[in-house]
Amino acid sequence: MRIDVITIFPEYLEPMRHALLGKAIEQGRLEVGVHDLRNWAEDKHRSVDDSPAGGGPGMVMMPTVWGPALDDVAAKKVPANLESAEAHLNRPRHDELEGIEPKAYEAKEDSELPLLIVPTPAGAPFTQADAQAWSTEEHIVFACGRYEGIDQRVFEDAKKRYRVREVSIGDYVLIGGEVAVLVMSEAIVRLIPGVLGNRRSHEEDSFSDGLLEGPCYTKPRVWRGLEIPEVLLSGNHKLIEAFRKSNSVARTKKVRPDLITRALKEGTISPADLEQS
Ligand code: 6GU
Repeated sequence: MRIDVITIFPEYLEPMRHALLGKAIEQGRLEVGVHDLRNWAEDKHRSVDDSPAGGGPGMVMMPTVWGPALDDVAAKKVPANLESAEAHLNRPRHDELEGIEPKAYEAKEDSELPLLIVPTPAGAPFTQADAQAWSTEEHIVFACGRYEGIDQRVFEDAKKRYRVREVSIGDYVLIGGEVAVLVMSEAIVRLIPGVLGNRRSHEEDSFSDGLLEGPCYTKPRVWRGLEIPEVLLSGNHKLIEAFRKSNSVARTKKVRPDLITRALKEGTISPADLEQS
């Protein structure tokens, strides 16, 4: 996968070189380009914004700068310039040890056009289903707006070269889209086949079955007087599975009742599961 980010704060995207994303770059499963929007500015002050048509507060980002930037990035005329921050040890991971083949999520869309994701609080909510669908994309471009936003004609025009999605990461307002890009990139890249090294760990993620994951424990068996639930040490996989399911349903019921309604409707859980939690 190739990810390009266009922003006026390239240094904000520095975290993409680290941890799992850095590792994906090193493995050759991911290429990342971070591009300063001002490279496409036309005047000597490298302006990217102007006053809003119709008046009002703030500034709007200019189509004359964004248009050429999106053209060049769609055509991959700019290099994937982000290098992994650190050499990661080349030790075998869970799936390699167990002989499990990396397997892709089913791609939803069949298109040659790259995907343009525009982070905005006015967008459709970003979900785990989006992360799964987009984990098989070949080329994703993020367009980070600041100020009041980007001239709407930029996105209308971009439809000729991209599939355009305006997306929000939650019901609150950020200063710009950069942090949202980090959030979405993590959610997407960890699902690229082979990146996480343990497919089961994302098949069992919170949200993958529409429920939240319950609590987890590790050794020692007793810590500060607190014990690991007995059943987890029983070796009885059926009982362990049932225990985890009921915890998962209980937690979801408590903190996200909206997800319970949906899981019942979709048949992920039965009324009996709800009773037992
Ligand atoms: Cl994706 N961008 C911005 N700027 N603010 C947000 C957001 C995105 N999602 C929630 N608030």
